[in-house]
Parts: sequence; C-alpha cells; structure tokens
Amino acid sequence: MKTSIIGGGALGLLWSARLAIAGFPVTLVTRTRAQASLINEAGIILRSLSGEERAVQVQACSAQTVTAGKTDWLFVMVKQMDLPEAVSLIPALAHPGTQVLFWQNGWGHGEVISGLSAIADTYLAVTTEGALRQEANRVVHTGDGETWVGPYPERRQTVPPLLRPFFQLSEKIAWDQGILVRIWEKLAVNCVINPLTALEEKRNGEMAHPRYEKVKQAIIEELVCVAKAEGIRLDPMALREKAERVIQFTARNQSSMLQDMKRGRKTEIDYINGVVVKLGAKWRFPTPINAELVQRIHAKEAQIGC
Ligand code: KPL
Repeated sequence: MKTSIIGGGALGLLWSARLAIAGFPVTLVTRTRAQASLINEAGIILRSLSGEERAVQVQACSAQTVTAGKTDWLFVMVKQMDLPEAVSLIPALAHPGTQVLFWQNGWGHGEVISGLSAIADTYLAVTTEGALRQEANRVVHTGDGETWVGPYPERRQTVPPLLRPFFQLSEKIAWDQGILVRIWEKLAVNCVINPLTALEEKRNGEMAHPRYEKVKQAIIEELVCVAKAEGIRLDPMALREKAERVIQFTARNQSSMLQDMKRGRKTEIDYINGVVVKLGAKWRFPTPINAELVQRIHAKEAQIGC
C-alpha cells in the first residue's frame, strides 16, 4: 500500500518509520528541504519504547517539490495551523480511491475536511501515543497508546478494504464510526495535559501530582458542558480516568505543547482549550479555567516571541 505522510514532526517520523519497518513503501513530505535531505541520507533514527535504536530507510521529499506521486494512504500529520498548506498538496497526491487520514490534535478542522470529501475518502485518526522528536530525523517513542480511526464527515461505514492492512498492524488500532466522541475525549486529555505541562515545563507524568486535581477537574467539567451543548455526551468520571491513564502511559513524554514552546513554535492552544472557550461563548457557558489557560499560554508564547 503506497503511503505518503505529510508532516515531519514527532508522529510523522514515528509512523513513517513504523510503516517502513512493516514493509510499506512510504514517502514522508517534510516542510523543509533540509529535513528531507537528512532523512534521505541517514534515514529516520527510531528509539523504541524498550530503548532499542535503529535507522530506518524512508524516502522523503519537501513540500516545495512533492515527488511522491499518487498514493493509496495519505496521512496528514501536521498541526492544525499548518493544515491549509498540507491540504493544498492533496490533489497532487490523491487518486480517486486515496484514503486520507487526518491526525490533528484538538478540533477546528471539521470544515476543511468536509470540503475535501468530493476528491478523497476522508477519516479522522485519534491517537494517545506519545513521541518526541529529538532531531529532524530522530524520534523517540515515549508512550504506548490507542489509535482510533473513523469516517469524517461521519457516515455509516465499516472498515474500507483499502484500509484493512492498517488495522492489522497493531491490536491498538481500532475502527470507530462515532469518531467525533473520540475526538472530544482526546480533546479533554489534551486540554488537561498540554497547557499545564507547557506552562510548568514538566513531563506528562508529573500531572499525576495531587496539586493538579482541582484544575484537572474544572477543565473537564467545563468541557463536558460545552460538549453536551454540541450534542456530544461525555462522562466526566470516565474522562478523568482516561486522562489519568494517558498521563501514566505517556509519563516520560513531553507534551506536544511543551515541545512546541521549547522549539519556539506557536502552540495549538486555540484548537485545544481555545475550542472549549469559543464554544462556551457560543452557548453562553462560562469557561473561566480554560480561558485562563489559553490566556497564560498566549502570554508565554509572546514572551518567547512566537
Ligand atoms: O497528544 C498528546 C500531546 O502531547 O499532544 C499526548 C497524548 C498528551 C501525549 O503527550
């Protein structure tokens, strides 16, 4: 199954290496020519959960010179704010049967994806795996997690035959027709972990400390109210447990928001806690805790000049 992955961040590197190891022809489309050249020369250096390190040969090209050709699977693994550029590459990569999986954190990309349904079969992927990009071609798999894939715009559909081999890669990859609920569940996990770890410059595991109990609870309660207004029913207790499980499984990980801050990159806060605040305003629900986190992250971004 010919696969292209747009995005050379932590998850893009991890999945490129994984698929190449599993024998799939993979092309990674990176933002810069420098990253593509490095990967073509030295491969992707992947450190697994057990600490074993290996160089994996993966073909790479830059977004300026996409040479991948038509692809059966297309994984869009860029951040929400980089989606317009990534989406502009899709016509060059997609044939009528291409299965396009969107792997963004947070929410806000629904409209963009809906607009593509005429040219490709589109899906949302939700993952709780942790990965850390250490260098442009070096990635550490820092946390085991689950991955869910489902059709979006939501439609009644079983696993499409072309995607079946993807689900055979791991027991931890599953199909879910109600993928929007998974998106909201993951949103809750990111609302809890990402801003707190980025503000305090701590690894995910430290969020298990009792001093974060109250704030974690408040973040989730606000999110559950907003989700209900949007027609998504979530159980606050189950969400708390899920967030704690992810904190535990990705304990060694630096959240993507902390990684962005450290690299001087703008964070995805507007698509994470910012979504709760925006929808809270729409439905007239107060969301003071999420609003405060958004404001503090923006202040920190301004401080470091991104
Ligand atoms: O999605 C993540 C992120 O960092 O953005 C988690 C699951 C919290 C792993 O770090």
